[in-house]
Amino acid sequence: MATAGCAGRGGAQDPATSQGRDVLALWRVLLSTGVAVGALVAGLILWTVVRDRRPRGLAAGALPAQVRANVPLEVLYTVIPLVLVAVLFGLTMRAQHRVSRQHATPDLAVEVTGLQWGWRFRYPAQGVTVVGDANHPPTLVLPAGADVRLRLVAADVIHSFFVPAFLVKRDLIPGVDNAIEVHPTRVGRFPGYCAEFCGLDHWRMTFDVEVVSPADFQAFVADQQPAPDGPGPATEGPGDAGRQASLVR
Ligand SMILES: [Cu+2]
Repeated sequence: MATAGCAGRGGAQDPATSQGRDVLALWRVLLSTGVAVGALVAGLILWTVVRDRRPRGLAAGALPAQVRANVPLEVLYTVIPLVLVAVLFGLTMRAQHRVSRQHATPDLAVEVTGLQWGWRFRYPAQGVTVVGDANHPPTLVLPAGADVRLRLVAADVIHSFFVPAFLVKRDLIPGVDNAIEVHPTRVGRFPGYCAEFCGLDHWRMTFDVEVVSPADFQAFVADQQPAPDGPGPATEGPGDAGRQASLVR
């Protein structure tokens, strides 16, 4: 707990998106409330044990005054937890609303497909597809400061899109239209994982997210366009997977 307190984030990663900041803010409230309540309860127990180990003014073996009820005290310890839980519930609802909010027109849309055992990132408006497998993990390139909608599609079984630095994860479920929005706030490279056991090579189902400046994102898109007399745009396949992944390294 002391280590967590020093880091100031209670073990959470430094968030790389505005949604991650909302999650971290909620996590800080929950953790500090839990620590405060735990310390109060443990303190009261210790205090009672020490102070009342022998009731003052009583001969050994004699019973102290027997109290049946203390109504004000009981009301107090019923009301305080109720208020605490209500406040935490409200804060959780607010954070959940902000994290799952989707803009009518996001700045960028990417279709994220999970498959045994790799990922495909398709940018429909840009005509770009990045594919990777367990041997060539792909990189999802995102511009900083944009509202990015990630449509989550499962090609076979249930997977889960998890980037620890985003502090948010969501499942890809066959037949279910799932999506999250992320608003990257800082440039950097962040590891991503499949967080739902999906088969023997589940542990190798990794990818990277590279958040770049808007100008660098334009350069990335331009890089992915076919040369006038060159081969066509990237398509799926093991050969293309490696090439596509290496293009964005
Ligand atoms: Cu998986």
